[in-house]
Amino acid sequence: MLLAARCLEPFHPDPPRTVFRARLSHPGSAEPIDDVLAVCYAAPHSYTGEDVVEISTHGGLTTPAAAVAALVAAGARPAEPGEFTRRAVLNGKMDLLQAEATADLIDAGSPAQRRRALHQLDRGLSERLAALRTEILELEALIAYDIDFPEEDEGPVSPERVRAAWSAVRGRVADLLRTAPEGERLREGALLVIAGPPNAGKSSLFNALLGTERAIVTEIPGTTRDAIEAHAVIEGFPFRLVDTAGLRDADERIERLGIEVSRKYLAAADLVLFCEERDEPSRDEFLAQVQAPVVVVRTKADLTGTGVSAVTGAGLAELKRRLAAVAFGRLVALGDVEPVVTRARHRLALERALAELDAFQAARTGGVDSAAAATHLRAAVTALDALIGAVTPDDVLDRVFSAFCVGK
Ligand SMILES: Nc1nc2c(ncn2[C@@H]2O[C@H](COP(=O)(O)OP(=O)(O)OP(=O)(O)O)[C@@H](O)[C@H]2O)c(=O)[nH]1
Ligand SMILES: [Mg+2]
Repeated sequence: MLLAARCLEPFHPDPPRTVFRARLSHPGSAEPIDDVLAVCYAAPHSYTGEDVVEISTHGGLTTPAAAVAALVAAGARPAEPGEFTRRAVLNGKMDLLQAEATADLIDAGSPAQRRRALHQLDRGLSERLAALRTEILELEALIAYDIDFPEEDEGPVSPERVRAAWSAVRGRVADLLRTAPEGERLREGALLVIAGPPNAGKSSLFNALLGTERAIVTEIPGTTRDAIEAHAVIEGFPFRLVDTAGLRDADERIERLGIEVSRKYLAAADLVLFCEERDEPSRDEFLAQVQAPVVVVRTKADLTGTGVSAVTGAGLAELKRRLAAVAFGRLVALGDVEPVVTRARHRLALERALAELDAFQAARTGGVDSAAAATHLRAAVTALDALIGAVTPDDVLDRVFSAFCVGK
């Protein structure tokens, strides 16, 4: 506030959250720089929870830069990437999952990702994790009697009841964990590899799915030599489309290299679109080598009458729906209401919680005393706390915020 007051004339900290117009000048030379709009927020009612002054300058290149230079001359410093959001987390204005959602919302390249990020920003995932945490604490309370009276044959809480409570919370953690593959795909884009024999129409379909003539198409088999990757939004979901060199035993060195690249992409694919003009004898052999789900499509439908045509667009809409269903089917089924795990960080924490829950049950059935078994429940709670960001070491914060842009 004090710094801003050195540069703004007039300066109105009161009433807070009210826009005022001011002249921004250099504090040293008094040179006028811009007519700006400014708002003062008093702690804790601001994005970061601290006193904040927000200044809107005119756009362009030199004016904002000169405004920043004037504020730096007054004693300010430029923010680090994600510093505002990091402060918001440290001041308890939002949890770590909401901070991640803020970055996801800014980065969102598809409607599905934006909706998902907004849901997480609204604490969708945070609330689910808080509920799971409470369930585990209740489970801990159930066995507390055993800990206090270990000599009693059977406490007031039957082993069946403990088992049922354990099984319920374990199931819910596992359900959430199962959303991880598609949730992470939502942030990175599903890797869709287009494969098939030479000249099948792969590049044509790649272009049709992209909506631009990105890959070269010719009637000569072996046109595509190297894999081409491009981002596409299909049915509102993000994809990374890869067009590959037709798979065959090539004599020519360059083409052989291209086919090698294709195989590497195939190994990493989330799903494969196998294109064939007619019944392809090598198809089954190909399918047997691929781990990812495969969608088989007949190309050149305008000539044969069935399948998809890159020329007329016939069958394309249905193909898109199929691709979205295969890559993101679980998310489509869950809708936008159920929380989803969207980062490796989330997945690893939930895996840890699940492993501790299983270790708890193994200890119970293995005759380990209740106090020792309960330590696994503690560890499961700690894993969830780290995920929400209740107890977050600095290096985790560093990693989360390093991906932010400056100014958020
Ligand atoms: N009529 C018709 N021709 C098509 C269609 N799709 C592709 N073609 C033609 O088929 C030939 C091969 O198409 P590409 O898209 O280059 O096939 P490709 O599978 O990428 O071929 P390679 O890169 O050589 O492996 C070209 O002459 C295209 O014009 C289609 O839907 N209808
Ligand atoms: Mg091609």
